[in-house]
Amino acid sequence: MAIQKKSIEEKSIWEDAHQMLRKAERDGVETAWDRLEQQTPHCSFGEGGICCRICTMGPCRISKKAPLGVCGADADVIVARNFGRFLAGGAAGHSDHGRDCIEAFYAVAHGETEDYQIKDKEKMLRIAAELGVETAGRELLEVAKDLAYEFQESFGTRRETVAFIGRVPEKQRESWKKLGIMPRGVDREITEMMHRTHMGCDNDAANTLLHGARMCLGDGWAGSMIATEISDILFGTPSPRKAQVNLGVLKADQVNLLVHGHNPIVSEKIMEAVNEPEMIALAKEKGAAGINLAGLCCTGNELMMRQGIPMAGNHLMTELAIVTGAVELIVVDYQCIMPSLVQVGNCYHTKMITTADKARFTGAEHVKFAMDNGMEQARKVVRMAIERYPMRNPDRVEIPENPVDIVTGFSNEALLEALGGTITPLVDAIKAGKVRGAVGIVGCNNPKYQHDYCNVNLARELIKKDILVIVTGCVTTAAGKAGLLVPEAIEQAGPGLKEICGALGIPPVIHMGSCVDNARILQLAALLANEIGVAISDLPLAASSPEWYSEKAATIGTYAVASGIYTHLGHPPNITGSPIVTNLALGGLDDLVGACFGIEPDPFKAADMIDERIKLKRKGLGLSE
Ligand code: XCC
Ligand code: SF4
Repeated sequence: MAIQKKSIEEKSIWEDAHQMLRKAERDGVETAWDRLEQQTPHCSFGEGGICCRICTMGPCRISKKAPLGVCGADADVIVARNFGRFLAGGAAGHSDHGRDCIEAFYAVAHGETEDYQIKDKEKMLRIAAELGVETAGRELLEVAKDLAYEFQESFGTRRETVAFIGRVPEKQRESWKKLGIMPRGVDREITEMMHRTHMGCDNDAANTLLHGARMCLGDGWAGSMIATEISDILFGTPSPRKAQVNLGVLKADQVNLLVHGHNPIVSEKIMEAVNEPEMIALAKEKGAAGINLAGLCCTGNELMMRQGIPMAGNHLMTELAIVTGAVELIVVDYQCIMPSLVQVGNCYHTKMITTADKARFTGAEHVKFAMDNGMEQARKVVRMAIERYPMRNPDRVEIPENPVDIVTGFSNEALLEALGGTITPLVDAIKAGKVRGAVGIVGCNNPKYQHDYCNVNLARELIKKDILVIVTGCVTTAAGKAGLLVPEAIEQAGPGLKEICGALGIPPVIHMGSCVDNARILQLAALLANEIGVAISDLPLAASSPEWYSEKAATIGTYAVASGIYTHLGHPPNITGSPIVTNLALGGLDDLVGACFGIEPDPFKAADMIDERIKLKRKGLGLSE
């Protein structure tokens, strides 16, 4: 395959990206798009998933000439094992983030920190009651201690099921039991996947894949869901608020500090420190008009949902944000942080700070955040950012203009409130065909696509078809930049959706949070199913990750499918070397869990595919079009 050099316009649909890509070229800065060119064409064994490096009798790669590895494993087994481990990486990422949230909550409950508090007491008590913790007449912190214990138990080996399984509709749960895919413990299923995929264990591709489903369900209904619920308890349950997106949120006359990663435990403290009068005074002393805090990727989503801080950009904008030359400091926790940010920062005056021992970057400075020093460390980081402001070279600064307005903050609690307190009006709208269905568009950017082309066009096409769209993760910024996250966007929606969203005063594309917050979408699906009295797989719902790249996205897709939600992906994971795994993913799972994956790179065709599915499900429920 000839290596095609893409023009700047072909790399992204956004003007702020074009402007910075041009500047990167002038400044001699390499980006992910350049490195993709260097890596293309990709190894076809890797792409098909038929390269095995699981033991040192290999590595083995499967071809016509050599259809079996040294041990006798065939393409199906090798693909299933590789994909199982891929999913394990994603489940581990979300769920270990969940564990960090539990540890923060535990520290609060046990009085081990003064830096974090229980902000949403009502939600904490509600969740405690839901999980069977006694609340009546008890001190708040006593309840919190028991609740922390409950959460911890979801990760271990002593329980038969994980934390929020009670939310899953009965019918769905029964099918999981029958299939043997009821998740028992978050860590247990991940460890078992590593065990099963050791040489000489699970050598039945379908069996490995079913365990993958179980492991991902543990992530969705526990690891991720716990992360979301605790984040709400500690930092507040999101409610609708205004914010802005794109690189135009950076300020020429202020200290620009970016938070990047996933866990609000770090970024919430940074935000508090930024707002302290001493810090603002110090910034002024250094010649800045103030301190501007903006987000990237999911930690940006977390802070935007709860605090309304602006979002500078999604995954592929992270390097380009630094190319503005106006970023003093970028502070990260973990996940989706390109190691290249250190090098890009070195081309300017941008300092990179890491905060988690499990995610250190050579060349970055480490300021370790712990439960008992969050505030102190946050102040240290903010001071470092301010100190760098005088080092900014104004001649190398170029900030794109015109940030776009959005409305964010749609937790399920907020959505229910907008609906008047119950889910019934949404169910009625679905039954009446005004809202024909709902689709969660989630996930990432990937330089193999024109940046955000699929994310934006799929959302636009679906709302035209009267399908409510929910976004999380990096799709949020795409939808926001396209002007879809404001109530006025109903003008782009079909007549039914326009009527309903117009009456409720909500946008036709609603922002539900970060990647772990896909658990909110699961919960919403369960609420709908329980209200109608059917399984999730009976509902006119779908999920999509058009431009996905990460292990986590594959895990999300898998728990969506296993939960009964048909899931579209722009491109397949590296499984195409196995007919068994591919056929199961693209169809076979439908008979088992009531949903499967669909692959389509073109967002317009994908919208039709999803629409077909929604028609089918509406028909199944006896609903007219
Ligand atoms: Fe990462 Fe969550 Fe993907 Fe964005 S969307 S590139 S996983 S930051 Ni989850
Ligand atoms: Fe080769 Fe089997 Fe070892 Fe994989 S596990 S590297 S297929 S011998």
